[in-house]
Amino acid sequence: MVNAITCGARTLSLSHPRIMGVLNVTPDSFSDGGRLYRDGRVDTDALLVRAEQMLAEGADILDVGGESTRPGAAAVSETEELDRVVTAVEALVQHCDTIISVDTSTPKVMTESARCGAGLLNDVRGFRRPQALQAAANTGLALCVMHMQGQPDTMQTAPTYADVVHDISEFLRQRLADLSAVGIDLDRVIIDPGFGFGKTAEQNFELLARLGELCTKGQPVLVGLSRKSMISSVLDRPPEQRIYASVALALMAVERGARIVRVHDVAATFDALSMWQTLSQGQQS
Ligand code: 7PJ
Repeated sequence: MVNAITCGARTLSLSHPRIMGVLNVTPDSFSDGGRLYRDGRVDTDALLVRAEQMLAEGADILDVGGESTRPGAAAVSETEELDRVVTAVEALVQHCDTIISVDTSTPKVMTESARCGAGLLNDVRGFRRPQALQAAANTGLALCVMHMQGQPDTMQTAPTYADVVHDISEFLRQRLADLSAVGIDLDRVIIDPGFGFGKTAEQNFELLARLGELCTKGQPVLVGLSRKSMISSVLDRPPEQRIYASVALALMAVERGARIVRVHDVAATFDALSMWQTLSQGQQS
């Protein structure tokens, strides 16, 4: 099992669970809608305030996204995404002493993010767009490869699997082979089953229940469960009232072997994971 991951100039130890804080620089994010984006541009001051707050609360990585993948979200042009992401990454790299991750599927955005000092490329499409694999390989950065069935606008229309865990494992295994074939060192690669991306609530819960089966593949596993709609299949709550449920899901994922959790609510998650860590250390000794 990989115990640390090189993210550009920085190294992230995975000896304990890590927190990735979400920074959406989009006008139309489903969960924290547009607070870092105002009057048609990234609000850099608000972004840095939020980033500093997340770091103070215990975030280890900050994940910047300039494209909303919410079902039905408007498509963003490459120029627009590039402008949002570069503005945000430049500001964050200059002011924050941490690993900056970029949530993108766009090859040009990958290349430019690396040039600006990002440490991790996080692609919900698993580097499947034309040229994405090569662009990612050329950066030399750490990569997070996520599973998604279908495309964001239609992915929730009757997703089907023979066996959700097996099918996702197989997809990820094939992607790792493809990454390796273009020369990417798999020690720099994180895998993610992609909760909510082409999965029914039932499939998401089965995936979580059986997450341990994915966590034994050798690659560190990252999960994004924060405020997702699988919660609303159980509790009728709008995204901003899904914090307690999100913390519970993050904890269950870590208990099953996830090493990094991608969250909107860093403080709450940090406290919960600190308790988990204390207990798990006690069990080892
Ligand atoms: C995920 C993500 C996730 C990774 C989003 C949302 C939708 N990246 N980007 N994993 N989700 N790696 O935050 O609800 O689950 S955007």
